[in-house]
Amino acid sequence: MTDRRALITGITGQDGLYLSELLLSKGYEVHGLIRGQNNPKEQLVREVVPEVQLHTGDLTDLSSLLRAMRNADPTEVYNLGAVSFVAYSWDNAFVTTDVTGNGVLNVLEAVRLHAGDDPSRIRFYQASSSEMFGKVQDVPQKETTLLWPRSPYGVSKVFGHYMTINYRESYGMHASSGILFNHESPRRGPEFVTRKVSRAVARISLGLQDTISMGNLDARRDWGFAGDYVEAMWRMLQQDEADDYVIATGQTHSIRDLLDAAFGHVGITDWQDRVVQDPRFMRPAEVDLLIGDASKAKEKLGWEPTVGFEELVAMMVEHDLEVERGRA
Ligand code: NDP
Ligand code: GDR
Repeated sequence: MTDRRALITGITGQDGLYLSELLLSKGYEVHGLIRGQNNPKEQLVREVVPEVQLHTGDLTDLSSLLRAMRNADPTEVYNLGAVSFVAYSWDNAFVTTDVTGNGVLNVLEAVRLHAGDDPSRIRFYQASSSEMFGKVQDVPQKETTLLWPRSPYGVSKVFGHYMTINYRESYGMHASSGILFNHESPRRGPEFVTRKVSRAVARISLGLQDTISMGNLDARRDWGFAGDYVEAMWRMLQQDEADDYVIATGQTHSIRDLLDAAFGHVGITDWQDRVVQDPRFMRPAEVDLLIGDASKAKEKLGWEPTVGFEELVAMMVEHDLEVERGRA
């Protein structure tokens, strides 16, 4: 048995897969929490990272978390599980609060109870989010920027963020929080805007669909590559002291820029009549501008992003072209 054992919640998600690959490459024994009966994504995890040991559990069920903790006996816990789609969180505010907010408290409690006399012996990572900045009070946003969430998802993440800090301060736990800005990849869920666009652009360029329906094209995001961001999570837990870090590229682009880059990649420069504005995709309250200042992570963790915006969009469109050609 190796002495480096990680338990990851949200193992079936985008970040769960990248983090599993990273930790396995570093010689960790990796355990993942998987929820539900006959979870449709279990097969994907078994194919991509067959070495990962899966444990049944749910963030809303403390006893299942305690059981997973006992069976995996981790040295590091990464809490990536969440209801993570912001738009969905208005229609399902209670569930979002329970999973994305209270779920953090449950994991912290399970870690504390399992760790026993020395709560710092299990290192904990919380997946906090730039959505906590919401109606931004600083440009760019950094660790000290006042939080002003704009969605039930953002509010739930703020709860989890402060609870993580509170467990660090109350019990001396090695609990760190990564305030990660949007990060994307070919594994991104199709409901998020980058993947929605990369997939539609691939299909349009292959003649499989005519248009794409979109919401607010003026919002701006700081988009990075998920593979880079899981490296930052790991580095946070290797520090002597637990702390909170902004992880971002420091570049911001609008949804229009995203459409420009994606359509441009397949040689379509005049895309206006391919995009249909659909009020269904507008949000009750929008986060207009995100741009992060990751200088603390650069200085303390030696972390920097390696993939730029154009390269990221090209990677995603290329992936979807391959997938859609396979389907055609
Ligand atoms: P995904 O939406 O891809 O994955 C979410 C994961 O949470 C899935 O594995 C899902 O499992 C799991 N989950 C949902 N509900 C529960 C539950 N009740 N109990 C246990 N697990 C559950 O998210 P990402 O990989 O993109 O993000 C990882 C984390 O980072 C999330 O917490 C997200 O909020 C946060 N974050 C993400 C950013 C990004 O840009 N990607 C930026 C900042 C923060 P299932 O397959 O069963 O649904
Ligand atoms: P976000 O990501 O809400 O930032 O949360 P998403 O990709 O869903 O939206 C980004 C921006 O694009 C605008 N938008 C659209 N979004 C979607 N999904 N679909 C559309 O058709 C569309 N049209 C315009 C949105 O209004 C928004 O401004 C992601 C999630 O991964 C969170 O879990 C994470 O915490 C944050 O990133 C950081």
